[in-house]
Amino acid sequence: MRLKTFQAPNMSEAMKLVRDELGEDAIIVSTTDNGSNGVRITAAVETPDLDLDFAETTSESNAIDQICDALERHGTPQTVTDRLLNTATTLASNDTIQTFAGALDLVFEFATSDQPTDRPMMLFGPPGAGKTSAVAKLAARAVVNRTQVTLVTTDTLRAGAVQQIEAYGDRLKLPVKTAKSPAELASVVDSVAPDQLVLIDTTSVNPYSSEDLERLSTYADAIDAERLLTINAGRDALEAREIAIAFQAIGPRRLIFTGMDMSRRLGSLLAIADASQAAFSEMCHTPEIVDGIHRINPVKLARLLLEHVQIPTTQNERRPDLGVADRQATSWK
Ligand SMILES: Nc1nc2c(ncn2[C@@H]2O[C@H](COP(=O)(O)OP(=O)(O)OP(=O)(O)O)[C@@H](O)[C@H]2O)c(=O)[nH]1
Ligand SMILES: [Mg+2]
Repeated sequence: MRLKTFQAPNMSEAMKLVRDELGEDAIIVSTTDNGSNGVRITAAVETPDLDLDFAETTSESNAIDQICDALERHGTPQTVTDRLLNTATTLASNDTIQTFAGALDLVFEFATSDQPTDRPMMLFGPPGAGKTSAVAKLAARAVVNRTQVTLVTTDTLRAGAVQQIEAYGDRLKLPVKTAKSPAELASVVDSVAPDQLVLIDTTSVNPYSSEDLERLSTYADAIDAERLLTINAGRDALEAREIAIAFQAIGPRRLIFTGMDMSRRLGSLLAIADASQAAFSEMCHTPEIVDGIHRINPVKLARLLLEHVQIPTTQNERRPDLGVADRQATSWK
């Protein structure tokens, strides 16, 4: 059997999509009425080359329903949900995590190599996104792995920014260099021994300010760096998408998500990955520097998205421990 999920504003339009794509012999496996978000139908059709019985198809459909519920709960943009569900239905598994992880892996890119030491890593993003802390967290991880690190900051504008990274440098016993211009950045990077990992912190950027973006571009273009968009989780998914589109001007290759411990809705992560075309790379779940950053992989992301997080609709429904137990139970590693 071949399984496919269809989304439409109403039942008759959804049925038309089923008939158009799968033909008159299609069997409806499940239907979900999502109110103002329309109707979702999962349908199956016999295919000679796929030997699945109806019971298997139904449990596959349960997996698809769970994935769909999770994506809705996280406020995932509809286009991203559709792509993930349609990919998930092609994987034909009744293991929800496996199906979800497989779909995430096919739809998005995930950074696979360890952090490269052959080129500097430049972290950038909106104000307060956790860039400087993420630089320190990457440095702490590299130190544990016995990699030599030099910290560089181009954030010579914000009061206290240089002192902040110097404090991290002192704690980790790492040299900190400042670069007040793109030319200075190029010469600082050139002066570091080739076997050292260079981690570069930058001034925050208002993604809707062309002046800010151009300024960051001049720094990014001065060196051959791995560009990492660093952004806090928990934003509205549509706003996050706009931010990712604005940051495309800088050409991010990888994504670091911070504040995972403070966020219940993770649709923005998917929206950003979709809009930026950059690879999921790291996530941070604590302000702590040591052991504060971990690689994202498809299975970990699927587990996070599937975690049962009840979202209160009124103050009265709020439980004192709401969400906390879920998040504490999460394995970030
Ligand atoms: N709970 C939590 N706090 C975090 C996380 N990452 C960063 N923070 C905190 O968020 C605040 C801002 O972090 P910074 O690293 O200074 O952010 P930034 O992007 O460098 O800020 P600007 O340079 O001012 O734009 C600090 O208080 C951090 O300790 C995280 O993953 N979880
Ligand atoms: Mg900073």
